[in-house]
Amino acid sequence: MLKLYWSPRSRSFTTLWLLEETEQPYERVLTDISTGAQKSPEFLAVNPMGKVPALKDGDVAIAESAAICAYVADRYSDAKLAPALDDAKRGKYLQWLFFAPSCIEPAILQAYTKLEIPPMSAAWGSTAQVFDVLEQALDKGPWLLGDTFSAADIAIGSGMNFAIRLFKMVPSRPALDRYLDACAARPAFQRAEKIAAG
Ligand SMILES: N[C@@H](CCC(=O)N[C@@H](CS)C(=O)NCC(=O)O)C(=O)O
Repeated sequence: MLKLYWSPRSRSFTTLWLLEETEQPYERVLTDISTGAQKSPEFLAVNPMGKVPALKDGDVAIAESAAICAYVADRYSDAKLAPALDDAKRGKYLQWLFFAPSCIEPAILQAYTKLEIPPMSAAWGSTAQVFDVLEQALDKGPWLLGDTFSAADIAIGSGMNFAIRLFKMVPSRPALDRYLDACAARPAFQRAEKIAAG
């Protein structure tokens, strides 16, 4: 059975939501980061970074939320969380899935820390640029791929929910509000919220 190593109030939420969307049975292994459990030798054998979330699927150990999204969406394809390899939407799906860790995550941290980096040097450009592009992409909606919900929405929706609604690190915008409402209306999101609250 799948094993998800997770901690409350953390980036684990992305993977809780993901696994709830698949409706696959999975075991949750509480790895409470407030106790230092993420630095135990047992957990470091799963993720040498000592960070949650991490997933074990049999002997396969995977860390990094976006990689877990990509793996699970392809491996458990009945959940229809990823366009098929020959689907025209596959390219944009991958673009948005990678946008989560490469652009959204640093943009949020830049907004929060007020760190100044020249946009030409920053891989994500600037915070404003990242959120402008995301807002434009969600103009039609409801999802990043239009009518098709995907694991990219889980990676990005979870990150934006964390930054805007949970920790108020960045201000919202109308398109992002509509998007986060649509995410929060999903039964799997709501189940994940209950689990994450402990
Ligand atoms: N790049 C990782 C980041 C994971 C991460 O930052 N996890 C934090 C919790 S939100 C953590 O485990 N912190 C504990 C520590 O660093 O000791 C991902 O996206 O999964």
